[in-house]
Amino acid sequence: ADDGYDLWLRYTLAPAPQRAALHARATSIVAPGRSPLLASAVGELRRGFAGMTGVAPVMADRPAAGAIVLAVAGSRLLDGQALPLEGLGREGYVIRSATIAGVPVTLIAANGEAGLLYGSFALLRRAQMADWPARLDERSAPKVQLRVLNHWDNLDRTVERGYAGQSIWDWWSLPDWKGPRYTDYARANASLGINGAVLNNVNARPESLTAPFIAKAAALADVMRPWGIKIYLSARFSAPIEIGKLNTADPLDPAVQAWWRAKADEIYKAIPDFGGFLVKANSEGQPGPQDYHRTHADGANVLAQAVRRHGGIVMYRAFVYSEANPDDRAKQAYADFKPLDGRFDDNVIVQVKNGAIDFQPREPFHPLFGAMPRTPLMLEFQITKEYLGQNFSLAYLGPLFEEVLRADTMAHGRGDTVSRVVQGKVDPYRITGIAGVANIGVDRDWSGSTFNQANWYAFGRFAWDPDASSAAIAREWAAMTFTPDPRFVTPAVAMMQRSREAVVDYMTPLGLHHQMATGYHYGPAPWVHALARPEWNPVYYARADASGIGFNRTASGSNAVAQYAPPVAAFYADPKTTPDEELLWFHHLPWDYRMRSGRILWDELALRYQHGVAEVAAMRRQWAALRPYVDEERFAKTAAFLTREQHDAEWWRDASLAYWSSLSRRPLPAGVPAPA
Ligand code: GCW
Repeated sequence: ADDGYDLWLRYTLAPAPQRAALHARATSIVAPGRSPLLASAVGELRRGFAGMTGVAPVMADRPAAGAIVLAVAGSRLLDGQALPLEGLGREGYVIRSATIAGVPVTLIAANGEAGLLYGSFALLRRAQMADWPARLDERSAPKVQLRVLNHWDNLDRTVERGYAGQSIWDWWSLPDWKGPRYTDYARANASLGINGAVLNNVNARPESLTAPFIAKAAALADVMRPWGIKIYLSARFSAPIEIGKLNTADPLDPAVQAWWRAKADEIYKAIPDFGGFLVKANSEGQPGPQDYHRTHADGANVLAQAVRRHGGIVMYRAFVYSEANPDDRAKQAYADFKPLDGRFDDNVIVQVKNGAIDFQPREPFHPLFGAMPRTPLMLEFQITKEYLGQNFSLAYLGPLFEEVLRADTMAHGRGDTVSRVVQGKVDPYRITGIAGVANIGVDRDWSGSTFNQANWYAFGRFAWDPDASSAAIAREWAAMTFTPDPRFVTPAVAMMQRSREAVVDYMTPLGLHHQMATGYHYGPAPWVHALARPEWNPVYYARADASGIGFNRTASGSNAVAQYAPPVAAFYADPKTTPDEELLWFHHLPWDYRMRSGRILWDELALRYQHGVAEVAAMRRQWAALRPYVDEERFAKTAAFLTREQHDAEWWRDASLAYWSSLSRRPLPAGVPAPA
């Protein structure tokens, strides 16, 4: 079907000339053993090649010409093959054209069966992309241990910030009914190397830790396990009171500690390979250790001690802000967590959003990266586009992920990028991880639009390799999801690569942020100023008035810049060295401030909005030209969404400029139409 259900695993029949050649390289599969992981790998290879060639490879005991041979280190099949398996861990793989027992085969080798699963998907990716060289020689291993989706899925099947329909977890029919969609979800994740899923919202209900829900989670764990995916649960800090009948959740209270230990034991009985807990505490009204005058480290450690003898971990979120920190919300996470460096148990990893505010179209990297040498930090991205037009904008987030990962924290010196921090290469971390807030729901296309699927895809690929390139990932996705024909792929990737910058420009150019409508965060609202908490109001972030615009985060303002390593702080402290893209994040500047372009700030700002609108128009033209290569259903949906995006882009430009001009009292520069 062309409804998008198959994601990037479509396995469509290859054109006749390539089909025979492809079949000749996938005549049979040799895979010693019958474990669940191996069965997944073999099943996927058969399904994939059956789809692409029209003939399913047969299962064989010994290699024949054109066989695909799966073997773990030490297997007799590898006799005589010198394979570079050291350093690949349990999940890495080697794929090679080889000669075994005198016949040409394709060898997939690994230290563990998870590696064989990932290697199988890698081979299928090459086949789908029509990128299978005569002498194949690929070696790959994940650079990050925990590659985890965070579902913000509620027990009533609503999804917080979800734009793809209801939750895919049908709690009501679980654990009795495990629908096929769960397996397809697991396949899609495994194809990217995603190895963990937090099932429920970080704004957690206590019921998610009761026996009935543990049984439901266990049923899902059974589906995920053969695909190398572990299950985690979000834990509500006050659960010992709400479902445990204690009168406190104080992490230092022995009864509370005993309650969490018993709860962990109960979960591990049902899910022996349970991954652990994700915790949002003392943030946006959630309970937490500070309610008892304890620290976040105390809060994390009580849960960590409960899961540690089972091998579990705690992912403890640093997304905290409260009215207690009135001068600048951007400073609070660092202020709360930096002093706790080294005080977390060794099975805790602190999960930090990519920026210090909240998943904006663009944010400078979070100042905690590089600042916690004795505490492993896990990077949290948002795959669902809460602040980027939700499902209507085409915005491909690969460039956003890449920009954050490549940002240089300069923690100990040049080159200490966020990517290297997260990999544990800047400071040695005992656990490493990347999390992505999922954009998945029950919509037929899973993600609310065809192009939103690319963000799930890109998240997984970056989690595997944080040094990957967004353009290369877009090429893979476009080739697999539509066609490898370069006449499609090249312009489609060009369109994807400009799509996020277009959103930045038409929503929040030059470092502006949090200008979205209250609550649902869709559409412009820079004028909103009267909400209960100051840091919920867009005016708090733009600080615009007759004299100028922007948030002064230098020493004469909130001094948030001081949270960065000194060279970065110095760079951001001066508007002359701050990139235009981040200018108003750090500086309050007069409307007639002279920009690098030679224009005054007001003119530059107006032209950026206009540029964003023009970019969407250009994307529409690019998409229209791709019609010959795309099925009618997906073509039409994307075209309709781009039309909607253009409308929204104009709305953002017109509404924002109407409001800013009421303060700047300046005319719009040539080329920017007056608001209708
Ligand atoms: O981005 C904000 C969202 C909330 C979310 C919160 C968080 C789950 O608006 O909906 O709550 O962040 O990350 O905890």
